[in-house]
This record gives sequence, structure tokens and C-alpha cells, in this order.
Amino acid sequence: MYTLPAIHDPSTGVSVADSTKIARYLDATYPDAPRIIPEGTEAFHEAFEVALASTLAPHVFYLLFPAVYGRLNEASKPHFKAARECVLGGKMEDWSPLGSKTREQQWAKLEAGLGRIERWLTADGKERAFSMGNKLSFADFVLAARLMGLERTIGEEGEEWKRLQQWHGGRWARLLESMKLMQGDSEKNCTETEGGE
Ligand SMILES: N[C@@H](CCC(=O)N[C@@H](CS)C(=O)NCC(=O)O)C(=O)O
Repeated sequence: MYTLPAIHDPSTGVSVADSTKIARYLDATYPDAPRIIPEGTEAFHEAFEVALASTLAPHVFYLLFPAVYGRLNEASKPHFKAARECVLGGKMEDWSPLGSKTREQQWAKLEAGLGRIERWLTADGKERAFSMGNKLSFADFVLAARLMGLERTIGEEGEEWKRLQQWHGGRWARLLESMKLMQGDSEKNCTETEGGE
């Protein structure tokens, strides 16, 4: 399998591709670290991924892929375009041209999809930040990764991104903020470990 993300773990010599397999590998190999897929939530995580994909795809990709394409180096562009067009159909330049009605419709579908996810998160009428309550898990990483992809490509500064940050009471902006705080922590731990050795 030749997709990203992929990891190579020098301490075991194992290489793994595919996000879910990587998460399961890390949980099994490093049991003292916080679990990515907590014990007993395997079925929930499998089901969440399927439900998330059918809720956000393909509209999130109609917005995301052309933005990614614009940032690739020239050598990578033809494969990226052909491979995505093969899966999604049509021409990439027609999926969500800037300022078009089509683009507006893709954003509206994305908002509706995220609204559906918000209803999962608050199904019992109670507010919770993450799919497992206060604890972050793989389900939140999958959703946040989609949104971070948009943030990095469509841009923190852009009007479209600013609108998304306000949807559903600012829930998605808060989710990404939690991810960044966590990323900051792990980078700090990493530096501390390196410094200590
Ligand atoms: N199910 C895989 C999907 C990964 C995937 O599709 N990655 C894309 C980049 S985002 C890729 O590497 N595609 C290879 C290609 O376009 O040839 C995962 O979650 O890791």
C-alpha cells in the first residue's frame, strides 16, 4: 500500500501504512501511552469512520483537493489530479471554482454534514467537546484531520475559513484548538526527551 500517512518504527523495525492500522499498531506496541482507540471502543471507531466518510464525502474533497493541488510541486500535480478525478469523476477545475454557485453549494453541504455530526455529539441533549466526552480519541483525530486539511490549504485568513470557524457555535474552531494544544504538548515532551538523553 503506497499511501500517506505511513510510519516506520525504528525500535521494532515495523512499517505501517493506513491511519487506522497505525493507530492500532501504536496502541498495541506502546501500551503505557494514552490509547488512541480506547479498549472497548473498537466497533464504535470502525462505525464512526464509515459514518463520517458518508457524511462529509464527497463535498469536503471537492473543496479540499483543488486547494491541495494548487500547493503541490509541479512533478506531483499530474498524478494527484488524475488519481482524484478517477475516484470523484469530472474535472478537478469544475468541482468548486472560486466564486461559483457550485462552490457555495459544496460549502452548504459541508455545513449540513458538520451539523449532522454535531447532532451525534449532543444526541442526549448534553454538550460534549469530543466523540467520547472529554477524552480525545481517534474519531476526533479523523474529523479534525479533515478540517485541518481545509485550514492549511484554504487558509486561516480566508473568508470561507472564517465562516466555518463560526458554524455550530464555534465547535469546530474549538476542536482544532484542542488539537493544537495537544500537538504543542507532544512537541514539548519530545524536545524534553531529546534534551534529557
Ligand atoms: N485509508 C488511508 C487513506 C490514505 C490516503 O488516501 N492517502 C493519500 C494522501 S491523503 C495518498 O497517499 N494517496 C496516494 C496517491 O495519491 O497515490 C489512511 O487513512 O491512511
